[in-house]
Amino acid sequence: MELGDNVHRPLDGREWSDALLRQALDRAGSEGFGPVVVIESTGSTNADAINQVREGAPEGFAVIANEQTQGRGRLERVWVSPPGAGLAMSVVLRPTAPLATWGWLPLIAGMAVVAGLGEQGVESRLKWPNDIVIAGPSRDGGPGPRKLGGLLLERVVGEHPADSGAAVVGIGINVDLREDELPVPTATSTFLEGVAVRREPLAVDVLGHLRLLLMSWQQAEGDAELSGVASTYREVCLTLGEQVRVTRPPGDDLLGVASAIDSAGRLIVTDGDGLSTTVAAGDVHHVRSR
Ligand code: BT5
Repeated sequence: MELGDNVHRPLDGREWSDALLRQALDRAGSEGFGPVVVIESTGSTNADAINQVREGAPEGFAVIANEQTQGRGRLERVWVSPPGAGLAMSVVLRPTAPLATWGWLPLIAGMAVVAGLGEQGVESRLKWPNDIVIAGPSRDGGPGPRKLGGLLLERVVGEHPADSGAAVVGIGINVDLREDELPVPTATSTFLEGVAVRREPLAVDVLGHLRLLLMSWQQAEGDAELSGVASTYREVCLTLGEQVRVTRPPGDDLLGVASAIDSAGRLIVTDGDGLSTTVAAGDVHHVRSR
């Protein structure tokens, strides 16, 4: 669906305002990415953006949907995106930084979301590798933190061996989900956290921050320390310094302290004997709430 004009519709929080989105995008100007395509309902914006990569979509091309019927999480999991309640957005990235540093891409996207949410009055943090969270216990009294959003990075392999290809970063943020719409008791939404957020300016703010963060990181050729991205990440990451349990695909749990993030965006976990393990992927559980 192209951006139409529905200025005459009442501004129900669950209604997209095309006019508001257009105003927000205009205001963002060169600070934003684009072009941005807004659709009413789709299976998965990541699947749509991946198709667009194959059609030659440029860096910054974004797909936003009001509803996803087959939203994807990691490892074939499902991401719940009821109509009008969340921000589901996928952005095409064509990184020039070495492939070995691309593990930073979901972390950078998370930083952009934290900064964008901050501009809307929501104080969020990141749980490595791909959760946007609110610190504190879960709604059911579990250790928390509460999951407000998630990121899904999918690589689109290039046609030639020397071509690293592209990536699509999917961003899902729970905005207006009510208690009975939460898929799991560990989830939350900005509405349930008591902050009224409109999705249009949030999308623009996230895109603007993503563009700026990527620019610094690419200028430093993917060196997260040199670009300053790593130090900002450490400030917003709730996982570092925490006692964690990492569940990895084969089922061998790892217990220890999340001690650092390396140059490839991987988590270093140090156990009680001082032995460090590098984790590239896995589900991290914070053992205590913070
Ligand atoms: C993620 O996976 O957290 C990645 C989510 C990425 C979603 C975006 S939306 C735009 C783009 N298009 C897509 O199709 N996807 C991306 P993971 O860490 O695997 O978490 C998935 C798990 O979180 C599920 O198994 C549920 O337990 C839980 N979950 C599902 N929907 C949720 C929601 N709306 N809020 C909080 N938790 C949810």
